[in-house]
Amino acid sequence: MKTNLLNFGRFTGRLCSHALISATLVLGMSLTESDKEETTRPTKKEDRSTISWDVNEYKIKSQSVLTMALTNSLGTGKTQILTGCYSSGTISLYEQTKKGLKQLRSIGKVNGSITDIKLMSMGGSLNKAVVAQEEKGTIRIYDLKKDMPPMTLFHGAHGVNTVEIADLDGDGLGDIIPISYTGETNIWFQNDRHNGFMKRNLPSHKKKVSAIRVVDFDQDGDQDILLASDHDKMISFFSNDGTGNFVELAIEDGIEGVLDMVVVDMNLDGSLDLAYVSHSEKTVQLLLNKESGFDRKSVSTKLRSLNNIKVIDLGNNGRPDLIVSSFDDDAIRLIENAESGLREHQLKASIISPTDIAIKTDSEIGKTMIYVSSMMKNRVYAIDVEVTD
Ligand SMILES: [Ca+2]
Ligand SMILES: [Ca+2]
Ligand SMILES: [Ca+2]
Repeated sequence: MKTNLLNFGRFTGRLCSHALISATLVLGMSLTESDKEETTRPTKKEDRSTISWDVNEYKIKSQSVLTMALTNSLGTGKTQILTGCYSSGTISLYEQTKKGLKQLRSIGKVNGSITDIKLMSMGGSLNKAVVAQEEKGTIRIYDLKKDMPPMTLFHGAHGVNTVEIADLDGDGLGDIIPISYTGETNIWFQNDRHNGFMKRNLPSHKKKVSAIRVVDFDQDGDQDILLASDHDKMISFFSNDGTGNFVELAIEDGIEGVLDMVVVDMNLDGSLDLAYVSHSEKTVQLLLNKESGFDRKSVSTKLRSLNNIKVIDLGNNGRPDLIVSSFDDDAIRLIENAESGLREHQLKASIISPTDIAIKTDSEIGKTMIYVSSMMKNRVYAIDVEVTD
């Protein structure tokens, strides 16, 4: 049993989806390999690209950062990092400088625990931070440029563990879609164009929702919702009719503890695929979207459990790769989507208790930076990745 998990429990006594992470304590470490499992493997020498990492560990003032977002909305030409702290409820804005991360300002403080931060544009640039709070299902919208009281939205009596921002009704304005693990996930907030939001219903009331992704999954021009529910043990696809009304379809069952999902065309056949990770599995599950349904692939990572998955394009070659993190193993891994198959790359440095991953790609100079927040230390890791063929 790892000490950091015990400490983590202090922060996460009631923390929605993240409480799921601690459940891995009781799981065995071995994995029964299924027939379908594709183990990442070394391949022919000529196909092997070299990936090198340069890890910078930046000390920050904020403790127990559970969530972060990247922005450059302040127009300084530098990357800014917005952090949300679980234990203190503080939201801070840092800027990357040559010396490290410099705190620009404190954006606000909620009376409770922050579970998620997303950026939203209202009237131009990505100038608002949408902050989810565990207690009382509160969502607050802060202005990043002006020091003013936040706008507050109430989801309901229960905690919000994640918010997504997407235009669900096709009016060009960002709407807010919260999920709740402790309560029901049954509404979204429609942006009314006048700095207000109206509650709209989802067609079904999901319980124990641990992950969400909003994306045009069926590629018909409107934003659809994917939800993973521990109660139903199912990932559901809510197909949008274009106006913010939805029809629900189950696309994956038998799931539990899904903590993150991404939608990306992994096999480059034009249809969007789904990849997800869960606290109870050390495998990345890939659902390849076919006309007749989904082809499933499991990719072993040699980690005990996984809590984050993000898309990254290593070497900017147009083939999407994946990056995953493991809170239990103090680790991140890259899963390279090479032409010969999926290949795992291990970063030797420890990333202590990774909680969130944000990626910045500068395609002009072919440079990718990975930022990883940490729960246990007042740290943000900045990882410079270089790929050579
Ligand atoms: Ca809208
Ligand atoms: Ca759609
Ligand atoms: Ca595909």
